[in-house]
Amino acid sequence: MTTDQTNRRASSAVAAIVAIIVVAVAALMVAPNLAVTSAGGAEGATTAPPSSVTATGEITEVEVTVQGMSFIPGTIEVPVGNTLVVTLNNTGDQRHDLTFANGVTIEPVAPGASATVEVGVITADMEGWCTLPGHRQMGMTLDVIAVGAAASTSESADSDTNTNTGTHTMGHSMSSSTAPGMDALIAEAAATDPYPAELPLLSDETTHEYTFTVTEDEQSLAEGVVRPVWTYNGTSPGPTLHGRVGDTFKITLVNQGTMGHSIDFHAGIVAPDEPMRTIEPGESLVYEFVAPRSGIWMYHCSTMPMATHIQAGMFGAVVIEPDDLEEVDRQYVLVQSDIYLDDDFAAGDLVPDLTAFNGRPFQYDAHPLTANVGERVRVWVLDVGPNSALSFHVVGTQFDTVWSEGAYSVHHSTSTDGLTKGDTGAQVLPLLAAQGGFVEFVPVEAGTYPFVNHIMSLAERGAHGLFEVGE
Ligand SMILES: [Cu+2]
Repeated sequence: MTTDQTNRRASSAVAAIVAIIVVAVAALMVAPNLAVTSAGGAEGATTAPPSSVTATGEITEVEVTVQGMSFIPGTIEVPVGNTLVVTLNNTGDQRHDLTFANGVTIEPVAPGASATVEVGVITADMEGWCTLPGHRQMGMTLDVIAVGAAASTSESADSDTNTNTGTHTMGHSMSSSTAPGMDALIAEAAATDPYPAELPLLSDETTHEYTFTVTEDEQSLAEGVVRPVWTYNGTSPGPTLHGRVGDTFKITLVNQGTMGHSIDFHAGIVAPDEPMRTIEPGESLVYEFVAPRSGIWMYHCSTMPMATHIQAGMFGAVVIEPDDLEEVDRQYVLVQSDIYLDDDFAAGDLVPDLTAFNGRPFQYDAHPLTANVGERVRVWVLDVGPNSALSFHVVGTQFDTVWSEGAYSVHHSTSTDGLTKGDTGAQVLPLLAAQGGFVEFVPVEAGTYPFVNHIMSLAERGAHGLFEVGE
């Protein structure tokens, strides 16, 4: 055990004792029907028993632990009228909190730490859950059963009225999944600097060292529509890395967020246990790998639930060039991702509210990418999902070269003008979540060439942009 961990455990223990004292003092002040409320100020935080229920004055104490993304036990039986006191002992590998339907909350508890709260006099069945984004949908719920309660009282703590948007800790209240329209999205994109789509130049270095700092921020998608975004180095996608086969990458991951985060580089092959572990706020780790194979490889946060962390912005690309890659005139990188404005995806909704290339819907409609007639354009494309597929197409062109997941399916002839008789071609680069590749085309006329996800409903939700081709 490191000194760090020792200190953390010690301070956690202090925190737990403080929490117990707070409960005890509060009980003296407000007894018998107190409820300890969270700093979030939940509504309806008291549990005054209905007249049909008499407080027994008895206390039921229960210890709840964490296993994976579940609370153990999942059901707590309390004789009706008893006061429930719950200790959350976080035996999991990341932070969790515990909120009850009456508003009583245990604030986030670090792994290895515990905290105690007085839930109040139990008069009816009631649900509890973790409010960290996506955790409730992953199954972090528990049921308090009021043993001996009259059936008519068991509706008073109906959990359905306590919808969890999954944004509790971010302080947001986005409750509607009504997505803004295309015009509103383009207007916001026009007022925002675009994510640079140009592939960063290859350096001579064979060892690439970076610090990736995780922060939690907000992204304004359209007037009045703001969502939480969690990022590596402040942008989503995070930095695009570029190297050759055999290069070493050494990334120091620093978590400056409020919850556990991690990183998983598909570009390397490592035992996941240590480098991909979730680190707590304030902690860091070093993730080193050698890139054994060429490709455009996804990286992403792999903290549960991954759908939540990826769609919140924690992804990026590592481009490892094949050794014999031909020089071209322009190279761009486009990363498609899904955006959900509610937490439905964590419950299995595969259709996003919005989609984006490089983190913002329609941003390259507002800020078109450029090329000139006769230039060979290579577009590296990665689909990070977390759910949607990508059928990448550039309107008005044919791809004379397509390389996907390690192999060419179409490769242009030695004549590079794109018009050699007898050449084969392709209309899309199809990619499932976490697949990547590149396409090449040579525009023959000046004009405006849209690039789209040819799964058209997804293009119309934001996976759309423009190439402005000059003479
Ligand atoms: Cu994360």
